[in-house]
Amino acid sequence: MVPVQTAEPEQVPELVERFEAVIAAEQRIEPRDWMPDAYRATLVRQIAQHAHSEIIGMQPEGNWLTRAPSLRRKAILLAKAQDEAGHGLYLYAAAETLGVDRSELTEKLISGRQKYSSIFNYPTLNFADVGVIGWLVDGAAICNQVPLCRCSYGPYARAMVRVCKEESFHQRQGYELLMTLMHGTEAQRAMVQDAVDRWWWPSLMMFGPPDGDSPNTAQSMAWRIKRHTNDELRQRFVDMTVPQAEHLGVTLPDPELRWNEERGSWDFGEPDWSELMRVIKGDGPCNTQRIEVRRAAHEDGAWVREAAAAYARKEKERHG
Ligand code: FAQ
Repeated sequence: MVPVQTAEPEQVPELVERFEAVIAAEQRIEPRDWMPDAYRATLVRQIAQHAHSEIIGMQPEGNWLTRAPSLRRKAILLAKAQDEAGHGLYLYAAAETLGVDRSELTEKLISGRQKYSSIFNYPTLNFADVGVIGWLVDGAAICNQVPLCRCSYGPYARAMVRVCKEESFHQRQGYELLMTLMHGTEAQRAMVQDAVDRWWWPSLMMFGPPDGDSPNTAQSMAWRIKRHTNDELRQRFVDMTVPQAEHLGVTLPDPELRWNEERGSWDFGEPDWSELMRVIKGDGPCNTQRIEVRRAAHEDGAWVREAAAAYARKEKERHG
């Protein structure tokens, strides 16, 4: 954890000026720099939510680890879940540079005081869901996260570079899995279509509420934490995904989807925003189960944390 850089009241105008100059020059704010409290709080909120999402995000796919249909699929899925654990850890480390503690963030998650992505509150009902999560959920995550590599806060931006490289592998393994199923039997193709039907709208919701209902976007864009609005990224995702769906041979479950020549983009229907709000508030299909599993894992792991702390203490005594 890094000590927070505080300022005397008379220093503040100068510090604000410097902070704003760094942002305007597209340079990075680093942990040692002074920053406004609200900038720090926004970053802690977003990075913690992002870290929690990676950790909770292991659960839907983890459900299929013991039932993967081949050794190859199991090895790929294990590697993917381990990457997600790694992403969570880089992100908690980035949050700690802002003066918060990972254990405090975990407490807030399991007591419902901090959020994680709505998408991980949906169940994985068949193995095609694993492919669709890679294709659509990691695809959406890439659209959202590539611009975060240019975020104004250095540790977050740098963590995103590696995360995005790994997400690209995740997306490709999902697409390859689906392509294999689509070249299989009629029943396998039906499994893929069923999974696409269930995951399409929740994937669009990952980008957050529409811009008009997004209280944080304007300030986060001004601080160059977010580089695009929720709707801009959602549109980018739809434009990227429609041709992939055609190539795969699946139908996206949106009767309003059509190419708009004038805009050079796909028009698409309105997601059910009341569903997003319900899921965010805790009333999605798997919210209770996801938090229970996370809480149990945290409690079961207490002895590991205690042992590591005891070892660190002894090492310190031994070597001064
Ligand atoms: N779910 O004003 P905005 C992944 C909340 S990682 C839940 O628009 P903001 C990898 C929002 O926090 C997926 N809550 O907020 C993977 C805010 O609440 P608050 C996670 C949501 O921050 C793949 C309120 O609604 N990615 O998938 C959601 O400007 C496969 C108002 O919203 C990130 O976290 C939602 N969908 O924009 C792992 C990326 N949407 O805090 C395993 C970083 C909004 O004011 C398997 N985060 N809310 O009480 C971001 O880019 C932004 O935080 C947004 C939301 C775009 C998510």
